[in-house]
Amino acid sequence: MDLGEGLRKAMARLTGATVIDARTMREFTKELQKALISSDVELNLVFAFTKRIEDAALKEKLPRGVAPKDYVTNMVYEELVKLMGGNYEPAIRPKRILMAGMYGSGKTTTTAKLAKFYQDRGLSAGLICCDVTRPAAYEQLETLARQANATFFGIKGEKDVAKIVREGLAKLKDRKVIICDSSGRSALDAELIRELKDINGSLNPDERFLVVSADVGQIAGRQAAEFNSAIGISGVIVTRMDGSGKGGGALSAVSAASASIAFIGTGEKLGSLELYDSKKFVGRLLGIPDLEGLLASVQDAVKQANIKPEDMEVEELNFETFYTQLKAMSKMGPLKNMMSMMGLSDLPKDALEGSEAKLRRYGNIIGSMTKEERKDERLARDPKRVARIARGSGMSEKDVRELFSDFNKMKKFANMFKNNRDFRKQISKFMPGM
Ligand SMILES: Nc1nc2c(ncn2[C@@H]2O[C@H](COP(=O)(O)OP(=O)(O)OP(=O)(O)O)[C@@H](O)[C@H]2O)c(=O)[nH]1
Ligand SMILES: [Mg+2]
Repeated sequence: MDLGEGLRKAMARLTGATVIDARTMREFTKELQKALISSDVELNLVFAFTKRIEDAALKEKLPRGVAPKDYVTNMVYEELVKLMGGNYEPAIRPKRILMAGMYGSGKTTTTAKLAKFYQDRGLSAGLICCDVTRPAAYEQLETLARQANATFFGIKGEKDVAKIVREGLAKLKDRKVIICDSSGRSALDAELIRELKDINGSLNPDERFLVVSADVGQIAGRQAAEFNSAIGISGVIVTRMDGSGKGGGALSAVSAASASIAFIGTGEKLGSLELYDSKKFVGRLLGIPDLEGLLASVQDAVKQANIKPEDMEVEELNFETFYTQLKAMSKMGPLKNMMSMMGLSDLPKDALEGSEAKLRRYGNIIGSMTKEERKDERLARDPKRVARIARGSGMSEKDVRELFSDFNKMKKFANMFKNNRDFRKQISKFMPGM
């Protein structure tokens, strides 16, 4: 069973679940661990990975309108991205690249694809053939270089890779991007490792790419670890993503090499190279074609859930809570626009007009009310009390009456908010973080 299959099997445990409870999550987690472990993902990593998902799923409340399966998928996605990296964006500048990988993984083809990639972006490419093992490796890269419009260098019959690199670098010194192809083997032997180290030493590359075919399974992990300890892998290129392989081995490879995915090969042609796109790749791994759509809707729901409309409901509006709310609202610039967009221009938008100064005035006025007056509007409206409050706060009676008027607008608004779910939903969208 490859990793993708295992992940899908684990996800299937959540199909039809209506709640996320400890039991569901334990079953899911077990299945997820099985999948990861059988793909040679390192044990500590597996447990840390699944624990984060389990904890988060149990701690956080399932947002309204989201299926548990989708919610957990979102979490699995985020953890996978932490592991494999977010979208890859290579710097478009001169660099040297070393290609390494097992026999037949797609190194030579990808070398030419990368040449085309950088040439298309205005950087000339020079390719060095350091595959001194495979018959006709020289001719293969030479042909591909021509197709990619790149300059080729190789020394036929030469076995000393360090020498090839040295001479190649001298010959290709005006090329901006130098890419060095290397031999593949069916097993990593001492000779291949020595060869790679020799190339690495002479080339001093900026990138050391490990090329992994999407159809290799868990063995990719072990191989990646060995390549990594030999030369230090800086990024993984997954080839044959157009085929039947789902790229499960890639996860083992990136985790074993502690590197992110950089490119994806999607065909034999030189143009069939894509920058790694986490949503696309993980979607494929999980067998969800429209992962992007799913994530967007879950993340939307999560965002809305964090706003907690009930936080915005006013339990009991009195002058104290009114002041607190005004203070909160004055910090939200967009609120005004939102209000007028919703045709509520005469509601608290007015209450926010000249908000700084007004807020200070209102603070003073409310400060000179008695406790009872703050809780009871009718009491405070008593003309005698109004006069006293005004005197005590150093404001005019007109200011006090203005406060009452704004207070009533807020009250209307609060009621509307309470009684109208659609409105609440709409407003929640505009007020993230409230
Ligand atoms: N469908 C598909 N085929 C690919 C892709 N990348 C490479 N191939 C094919 O895989 C085969 C092997 O590719 P090579 O580039 O020669 O692989 P290599 O790693 O250089 O092989 P060795 O030098 O023998 O170790 C070729 O037939 C390629 O056309 C890909 O992304 N998709
Ligand atoms: Mg090759």
